[in-house]
Amino acid sequence: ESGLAAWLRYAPLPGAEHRASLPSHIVALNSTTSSPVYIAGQELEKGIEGIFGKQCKVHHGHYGAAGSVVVGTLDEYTKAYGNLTGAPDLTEDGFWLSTKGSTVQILGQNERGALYGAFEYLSMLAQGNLTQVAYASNPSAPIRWTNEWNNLDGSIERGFAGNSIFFADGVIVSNLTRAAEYARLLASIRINAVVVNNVNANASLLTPQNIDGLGRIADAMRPYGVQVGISLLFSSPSSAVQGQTNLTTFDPLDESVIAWWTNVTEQIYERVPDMAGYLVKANSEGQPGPITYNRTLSQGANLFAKALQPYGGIVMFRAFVYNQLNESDWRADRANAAVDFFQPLDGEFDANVVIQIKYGPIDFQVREPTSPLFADIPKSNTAIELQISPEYLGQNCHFVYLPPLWKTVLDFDLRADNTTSLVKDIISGRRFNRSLGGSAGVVNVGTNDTWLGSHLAMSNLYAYGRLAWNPSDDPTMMLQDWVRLTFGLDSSVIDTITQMSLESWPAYENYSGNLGIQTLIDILYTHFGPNPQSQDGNGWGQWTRADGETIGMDRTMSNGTGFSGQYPSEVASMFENIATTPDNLLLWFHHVNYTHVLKSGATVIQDFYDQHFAGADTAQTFVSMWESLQGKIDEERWNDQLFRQVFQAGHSIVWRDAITNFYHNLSGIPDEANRVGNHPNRLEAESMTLDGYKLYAVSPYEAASNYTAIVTSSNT
Ligand code: BDP
Repeated sequence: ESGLAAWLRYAPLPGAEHRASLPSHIVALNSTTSSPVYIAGQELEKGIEGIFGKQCKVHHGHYGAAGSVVVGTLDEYTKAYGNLTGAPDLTEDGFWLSTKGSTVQILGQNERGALYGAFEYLSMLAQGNLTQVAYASNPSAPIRWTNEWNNLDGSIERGFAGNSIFFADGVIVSNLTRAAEYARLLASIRINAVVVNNVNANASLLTPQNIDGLGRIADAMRPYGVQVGISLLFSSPSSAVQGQTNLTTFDPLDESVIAWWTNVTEQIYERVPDMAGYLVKANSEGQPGPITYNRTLSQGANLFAKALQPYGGIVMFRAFVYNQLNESDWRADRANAAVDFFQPLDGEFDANVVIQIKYGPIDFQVREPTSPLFADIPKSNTAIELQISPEYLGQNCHFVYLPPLWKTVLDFDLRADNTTSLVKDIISGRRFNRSLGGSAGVVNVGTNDTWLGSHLAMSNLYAYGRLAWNPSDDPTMMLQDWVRLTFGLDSSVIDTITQMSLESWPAYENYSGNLGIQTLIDILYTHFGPNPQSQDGNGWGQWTRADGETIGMDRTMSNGTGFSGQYPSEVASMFENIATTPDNLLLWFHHVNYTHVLKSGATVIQDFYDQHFAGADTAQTFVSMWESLQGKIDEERWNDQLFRQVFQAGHSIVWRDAITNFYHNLSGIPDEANRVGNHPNRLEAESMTLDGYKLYAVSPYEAASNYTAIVTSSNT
């Protein structure tokens, strides 16, 4: 298997004896082929045939309900069969699923909900679950989007699975089969919109030809209930977009600019009547924005909000706004930027603006405290931004199951007004009575058959959708559903992948930067591989402030950058004090001696050494765990993943040694267990007789044992 079918394989189930209890007919209460209910009928037909080998014919319109599975909206069902006893309470996109009695009822609040219910039922069947159930399921929040950082030339920023499924050579590709297949996957996890292009946007997305192309993408995804949204370049009006008027300004308060965006928005809605909305990255990392004209970020956001409002569109305005910083300023801290920019503007954003906030205050690091901004703008709609494409977490060459990380944020209690304020209840709108909110996941699927570059990584996409629907879902339960759907019901496969998954984030954290120091990665561009040196001495502000004696960013109010003061008071005082700061965030909030003793009893430096060794040790065990599954899953996917686990095992050692050597050199403090720099059984490649290879001094030097690698002689 190539992986293309992901978790929607409908693989045959052993024990077809269950067949008798299956319905004999499918009734889909819509005969329009592009409707989600029609698609639901087709999926049910395909699924029941694939899983049980049973052919069920799909009927449209009124048909006897007894012995059938009926899928449609609650309204259509009532029209066809009369009132449902105990009618469920459904909110937008919600569904009712009942397998009790002689009819399987799959009824959506709308067509999209009906399709979600069909996938839910098929997921039960595919896992061999034929129990009698009857329940309603409603989403926690209306915004359940993905962001795809696709460039118009077909490349993908921070994508690890090939080229774009949407774009090539500046235009939308003609064959959108993969886009439709992606929409199918997304519908099955209840994602309702996809922003198709990079947040670092290109104005030429707005040419008439590309607007038509967006229409084609929307047409391909609409049958699955997935809407299309786009990222905008703020300066588009003055960017000479072919087919649009060229202005000399992009000032958001200028009448001609307002008219420009109103006109472009109208053109888009003419072609894409259900366009989801705009995503905007402004005044960040070199992008233009309202501040360029001394306007506020809210004035910038509201420019788009007003253009979208007549059509019901939404502006996702990113809180990821920061300036380059000068490290010589002891109080400079990029972590402060989002609250500094947005808190003063709370209450100024239009009703259809949602502030899209990365989970932590910096940037998708292996461990970050929850962004305080969630608590600091109660008069604004908010959504959490998660990264499924693990840019800083091994880029799918390492395996990291992310939901446990995400849960540290979703379940975090920010104690706004000294009251329970879980992030998941803030983004759902419940905590501050907001009407909009939800989740945005940066996915970056590509044309590779694995979608993300690795089979195991798909559990992250699956779980992302589940959490966007229900942030209280349990990471282990979601994972095991995914394993059964993806690899089958063998209990050793389920147990092994569960163990690997649950150990994967702690392992990666341990060998890539523990104690809250953040991922000690090459920060300057690749965001891959160890480079602790690159963390300091640059304008990016992800600093460790390590020297020969001490390490960590002091972010306290009393002595540091003041970041801890951005939290509501109970949380602020927890992080303000070393005694109440958890060890895993110690170096995020405090600057301490390497000899500082942790709550665990170890010193900071010894814990650094110990955990980096422990993390790499765990990564070695993933290889044998995966090997134990040979023959229990198909050869193609087994081999592909084995290759990745072997790579990870080796690279985790590179990480371990790079970081422990670096801090050993810097601090001069020996490892109590005498492991750092001491590898008696290691054979260095450069000490072998080289034939066709030559020595190469690695930069950053920490990234190779003994600072030296070998490369083929022809390699310059
Ligand atoms: C950083 C990525 C960069 C993105 C940026 C963003 O390295 O490619 O453009 O985030 O989220 O982490 O805008």
